[in-house]
Amino acid sequence: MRTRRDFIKISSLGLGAAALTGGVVNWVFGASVPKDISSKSQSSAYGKKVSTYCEVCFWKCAGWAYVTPNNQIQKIIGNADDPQCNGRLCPRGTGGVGMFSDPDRLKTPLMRVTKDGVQTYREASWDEALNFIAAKMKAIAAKDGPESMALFNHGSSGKYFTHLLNAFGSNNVAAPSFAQCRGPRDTGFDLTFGESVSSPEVTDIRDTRCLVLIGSHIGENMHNGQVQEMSEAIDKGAVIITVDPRLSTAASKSKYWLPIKPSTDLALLLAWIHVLIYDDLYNKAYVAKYAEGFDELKEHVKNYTPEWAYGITTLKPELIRHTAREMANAAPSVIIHPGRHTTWYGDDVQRSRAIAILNALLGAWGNRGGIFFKEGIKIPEFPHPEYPKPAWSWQNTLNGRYPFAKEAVTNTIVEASIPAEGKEHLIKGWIVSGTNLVVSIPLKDQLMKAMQSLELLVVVDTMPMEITGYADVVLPECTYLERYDDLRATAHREPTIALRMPAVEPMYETKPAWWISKQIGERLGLGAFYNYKDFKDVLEWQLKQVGSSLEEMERIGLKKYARKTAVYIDPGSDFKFKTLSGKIQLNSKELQAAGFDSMPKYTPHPEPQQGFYRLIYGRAPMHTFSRTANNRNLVALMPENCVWVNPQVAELWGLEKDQYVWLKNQDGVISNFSVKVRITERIRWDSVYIVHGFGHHHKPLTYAFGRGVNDTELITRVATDPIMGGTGMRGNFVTFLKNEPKKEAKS
Ligand SMILES: Nc1nc2c(c(=O)[nH]1)N[C@H]1C(S)=C(S)[C@@H](COP(=O)(O)OP(=O)(O)OC[C@H]3O[C@@H](n4cnc5c(=O)[nH]c(N)nc54)[C@H](O)[C@@H]3O)O[C@H]1N2
Ligand SMILES: Nc1nc2c(c(=O)[nH]1)N[C@H]1C(S)=C(S)[C@@H](COP(=O)(O)OP(=O)(O)OC[C@H]3O[C@@H](n4cnc5c(=O)[nH]c(N)nc54)[C@H](O)[C@@H]3O)O[C@H]1N2
Ligand code: SF4
Ligand SMILES: [Mo]
Repeated sequence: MRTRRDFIKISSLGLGAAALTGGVVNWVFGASVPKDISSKSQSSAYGKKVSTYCEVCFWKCAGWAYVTPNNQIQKIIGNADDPQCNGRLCPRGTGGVGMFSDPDRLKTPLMRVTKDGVQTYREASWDEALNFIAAKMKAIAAKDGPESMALFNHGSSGKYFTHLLNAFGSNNVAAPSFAQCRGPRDTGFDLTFGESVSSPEVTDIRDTRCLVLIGSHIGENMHNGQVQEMSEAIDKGAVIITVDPRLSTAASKSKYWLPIKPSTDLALLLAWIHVLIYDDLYNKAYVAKYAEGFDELKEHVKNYTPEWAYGITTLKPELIRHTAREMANAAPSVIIHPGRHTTWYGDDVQRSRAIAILNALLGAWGNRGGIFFKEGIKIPEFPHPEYPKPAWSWQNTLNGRYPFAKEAVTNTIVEASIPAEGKEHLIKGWIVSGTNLVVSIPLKDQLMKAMQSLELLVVVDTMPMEITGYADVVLPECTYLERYDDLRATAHREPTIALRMPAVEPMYETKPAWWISKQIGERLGLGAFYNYKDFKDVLEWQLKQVGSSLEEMERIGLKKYARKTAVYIDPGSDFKFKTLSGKIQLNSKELQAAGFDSMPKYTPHPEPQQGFYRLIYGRAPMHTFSRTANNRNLVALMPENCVWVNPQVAELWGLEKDQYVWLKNQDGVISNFSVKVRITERIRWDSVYIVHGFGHHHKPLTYAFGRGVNDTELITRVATDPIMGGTGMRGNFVTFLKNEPKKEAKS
């Protein structure tokens, strides 16, 4: 059937073969960079070193790009002064130059046209593409109000388009990093302590004596500073306790691996709380001074004994008691890690609350080796007129649901874009920048319906990712190595700022997002919001306000500032938490007032039917989501994902090592491609595991196409957290198909 917006393969334009104008490192991952390069790092072979911070993930390590006299980027190394990386980039950051040198990059603006009845893209000039977008946005605003435009974003480019939308009169701005990622944790910690743990997390792993990881798979989750701190803590003798149905890298470095039955973590957490309270192991002075609701909590967990939890989690009661004692022995230098990607089973805020409560009982918040207080430099906003006040906003798309959503929920913005009789707050146009929504958010049918209904869909990306195939206009951003961007102003142990500047000129017709935003803004008559010629003017002005200059930052890359506030609670002070009462909420009055459980309760989740296994997913150290799947440096390290299968299960199914299978989920959805079997004791028999970000079906991604399977397509059942709208994605089950299923070939 002809749809309003056919999915178009950008390859049909034959753009894939354009020659490279920049350099490609012949890059083989060894220690961190090839020897012949690292050994002559400051030698005269290099024209210059240019300050940047990494965009391969959102840890944003500061680094130096080395550029040869003939403008080839030779390598990127970490900035030694940066506490986020200590001079060492992870494999992805080192391989980041592959993002710049990728021959499949988007090269010119593209516009959707119908030719002989078939939809296709044609190359367009920037002027034409930008004029088209501005005219459409004006038409939408004239008819339905500026609020009918929404933005989906992730990464550096998001800020410029948020500014554009805010100036235009909309604050419908959403990112998958909330409702598909850290939303539950932030909400759970906020409800308990009055604030969350930020990014980079304010966990004092370096100085901890006991680190408890609930699923959090540091090591595969390659957030740089955290990985380094964890290895430092291990060297200093810290006890690591990892709760994971899979022997993750972290679990393999742990004193205790608790191979929990997936989806039952809340039972374990409640049992730990029970042991700390009833075995008198909690930090009494801390709780008495800083927390409220203890008596209610004590009563609440009375029956949540380790024996009770055993039947649910499959973890032995002695092990639960023993690990609780380990935590108490280390307290307050102990961290029950809050995790990051926490949208698992739909009761994720409650699980995060239980984690927060454990930290509170142990006195971890505000103590060395626990959770510290961050401090950062506030970069003043470049002066602009006040934003207009939108007549309605993303909160209206919640329709009374998810009362504790502090950020926009991607899925309610998607839902608000599907026309329906009497719908009050309808969204008509999207800008999507730096997020491959097709792979990042679940509920594909809803997403497709929304995208088919839009009057305007603009995608800003560097690569021909799946999402670009649905756009009316595709705008090619240059990569992080070819542009100035906002200053990185991290709040952490030490306040720092870092500069990203272009190592080389943008290749092809690509442009930075700040420029794209400004161009659209000016065409919309919003020039007053862009009162500068070049982004350098903004940076120069901002740096002056914080006692630096562009000249200085280009030279040093990263600047540290002295702290003005305490890192930990001063025991003599009258410290107040940022909750309404100033006290830690063991029993949340806010949740109670909103009709939710004020303390976490265990509720069972759906189990797989016969012959099906729980689909769990995670990260690999050499890839970031779907964004690196085509990066040749990283594809060389890990070309595809594989499915981890327990040997018992493999035997039952007669699966051989490295055999390719298709996965079929509980709703009959079959993976687009097949995936290699990895038979390993490192996973429980009731689950299978794959790394997210593979199984690309867009042919222009010549390296990524058809490699492995995509977890997102198998996630058709979502358990939405009623408290903040997070989409729990781990309630899906798959079985194996050993022969290629007959189905229509997809593009
Ligand atoms: N099934 C499943 N879904 C998940 C997850 C999962 O593990 N499994 N993880 C969740 C989590 S934790 C998160 S945070 C989200 C992440 O979700 P996303 O941020 O959407 O992640 P990516 O899939 O990497 O998409 C990034 C997009 O940005 C583009 N890009 C890269 N660099 C630039 C740039 O400089 N400028 C512009 N304009 N674009 C750029 C890439 O080409 C790619 O299209 O996904 C969530 N969704
Ligand atoms: N290399 C790399 N590093 C990354 C990223 C990346 O793309 N690549 N992305 C970054 C981002 S945005 C995020 S949010 C983080 C995500 O990383 P984390 O927050 O560390 O991890 P999760 O995705 O929540 O959890 C994955 C782990 O949970 C386990 N697991 C699955 N089900 C259960 C369960 O029911 N109970 C328990 N206890 N464990 C379970 C899996 O086996 C796996 O080891 O990683 C960050 N770091
Ligand atoms: S952790 Fe790795 S990918 Fe992420 S910003 Fe740092 S170097 Fe880049
Ligand atoms: Mo994330």
